[in-house]
Amino acid sequence: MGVPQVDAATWSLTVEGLVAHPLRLDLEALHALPATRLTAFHECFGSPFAPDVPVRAVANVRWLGVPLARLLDDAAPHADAAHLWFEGVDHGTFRGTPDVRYLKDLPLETAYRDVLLAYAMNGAPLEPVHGFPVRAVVPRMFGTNSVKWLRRIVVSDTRPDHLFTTQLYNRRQPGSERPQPVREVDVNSLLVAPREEDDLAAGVLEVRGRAWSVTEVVAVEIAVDEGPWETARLDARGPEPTWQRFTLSRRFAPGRHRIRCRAHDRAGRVQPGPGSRNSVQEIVVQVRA
Ligand SMILES: Nc1nc2c(c(=O)[nH]1)N[C@H]1C(S)=C(S)[C@@H](COP(=O)(O)O)O[C@H]1N2
Ligand SMILES: [Mo]
Repeated sequence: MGVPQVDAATWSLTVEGLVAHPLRLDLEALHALPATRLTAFHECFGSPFAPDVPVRAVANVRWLGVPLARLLDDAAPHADAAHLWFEGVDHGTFRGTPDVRYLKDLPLETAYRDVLLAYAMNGAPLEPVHGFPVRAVVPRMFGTNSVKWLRRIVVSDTRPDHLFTTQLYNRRQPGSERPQPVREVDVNSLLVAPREEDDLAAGVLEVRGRAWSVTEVVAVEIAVDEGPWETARLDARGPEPTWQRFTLSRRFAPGRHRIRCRAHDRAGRVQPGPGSRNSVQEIVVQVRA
């Protein structure tokens, strides 16, 4: 629905609904609260109309902001509160549906534990396109949950029935009967170098990439042509939900070569073959004599 131009001087964030103390904070009040840093991968789910198409639009981002827990402590949710609704400033027509506002929800305990209200990104104030002046950041979940241009948080005992909560951005996971909202990311990886259709000199080449999942990635394997899966060197994740670098140095003979990578996570999940949004990635390169 486009990038809203938010005036920081008049912007405010409210916390309302099932709370003992409704809050309204302006930017100055938010900046005055104790801030926390968070480094986390940030991955787009892709089009909700094509939930099985691989996108691999991912970054690793350093955020600065206020833990939502601090505001919830002040607001004091009622005992029957179970869900938080996050509402953005942006609204308009979305793919033919008029009067849509950007809205997502999370279980209260997840939001309490994880959500950061970020006002800076990679050491600079949040840019308009990334949610100025304040956005939610939900680590380990698809980007769609990290509501930009945040203006209202509603504490509720129900989930909101809305285009972006119960209609789009839902999918059936293997083993589950009903579609569930897209939240925790899948295990996934992508090749950074070489790139599709690169023209390379024969010899020892370094294959490099990034892997990420809701839990730590514990192994990445690389296969060249019809060869076996070879174990790549993989960085540990550390305490924060960041992506992990992997590398593999190996000899490439002249010719056209197919390179694939696949990640395994601590939960025992592995990237599947074609047909899923986290399918094993495959590129083709040309190696010269
Ligand atoms: N208010 C609002 N928040 C939003 C969106 C949006 O359209 N409006 N898009 C979501 C989606 S689908 C993604 S992938 C991320 C993208 O965040 P970025 O632009 O900082 O990469 O923002 C999410 N938050
Ligand atoms: Mo997205």
